[in-house]
Amino acid sequence: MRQAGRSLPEYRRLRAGTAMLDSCFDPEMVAEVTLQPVRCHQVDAAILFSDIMVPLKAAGVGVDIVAGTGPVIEHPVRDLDDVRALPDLDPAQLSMIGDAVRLTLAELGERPLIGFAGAPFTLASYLIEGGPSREHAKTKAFMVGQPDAWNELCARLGEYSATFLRAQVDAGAVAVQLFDSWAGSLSEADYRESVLPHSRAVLASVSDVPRIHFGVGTGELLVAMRDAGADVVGVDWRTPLDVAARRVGGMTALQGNLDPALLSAPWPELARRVRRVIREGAAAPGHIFTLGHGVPATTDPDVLTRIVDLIHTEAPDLRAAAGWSQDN
Ligand code: 1CP
Repeated sequence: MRQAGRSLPEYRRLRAGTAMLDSCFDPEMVAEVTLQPVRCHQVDAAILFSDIMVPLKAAGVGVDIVAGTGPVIEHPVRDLDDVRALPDLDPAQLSMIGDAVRLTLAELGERPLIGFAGAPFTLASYLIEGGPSREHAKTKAFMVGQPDAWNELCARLGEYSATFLRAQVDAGAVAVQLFDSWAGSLSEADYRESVLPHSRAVLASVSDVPRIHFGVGTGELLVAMRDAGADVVGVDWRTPLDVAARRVGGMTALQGNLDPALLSAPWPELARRVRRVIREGAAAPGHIFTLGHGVPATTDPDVLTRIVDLIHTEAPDLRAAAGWSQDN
């Protein structure tokens, strides 16, 4: 989740005057931003500060992250020629990622660092649409109308993401998250036919670490996303975790899923929902508590600290009361 610093004044101070993608290529800044929420909220793991577009930028693709908009592509991909013009990514072009991970681990100690990358469908949606999109209409038209170009594009993007993940894992990230943020716009049949094989290849490339697989609005795709090779399935706030646990057959760990919009609710209401997520998560054999999507930039950071504290003090009892035990 994009939790890092966005709601922290110290993040905004550090980032002032530096473009988003430039900050991702500065190992010292990456380490500092990665560590800020760990120091401030005492979360149990850190997620590397970077972006799903970083490997594309490193390869030389014309991409910028525009404040208030998101990723914008200089030459959107329209056909097979455009796909074939995408440059190779040499792992050496990502050397700053290894440096950033090592700097981060020096302060993080035993606390786990989670790496991440974008899944081929979500990356392809930015390349084809040229920027953020709601309907992903051009992406779907490309997927269905030019299947050979689509498969070549997703294979290429999968290589970028696999190289990005490998750089993070080789430097010391102990788990990874594959973000297929926009896959929820697809039917399960189209997902299985045109997307799953490409995500499977990326997940298989890091089978030496636990793999979390997440998308927004993917309640109907949870089983398919598990089948792509995930050890942990990320769930947004729409599907209760006990329902998600039943859907994936009760044998897969889950991640989720507090509604980020509720972070501005009165504390007693928010706390009630945090407890509910913990109880529902007890239906799965493992549960990583997080939000159902990214932290809104306007969030009061003290609320995040309070939630982490509530989880640390109450989760063991709430999980035990909901029927979970260490022996399960
Ligand atoms: O906690 C962290 O800081 C982790 C770092 C992180 C992650 C995991 C960032 C920094 N981006 C991401 C992943 C990411 N980037 C995803 C997948 C997760 C998700 O679904 O949110 C996606 C879709 C992007 C693309 C992207 N980058 C967007 C979304 C645009 C859209 O289509 O709606 C945006 C707004 C960005 C910019 C960005 N990346 C990260 C941050 C902190 C920001 C905000 C810009 C800034 O702080 O200047």
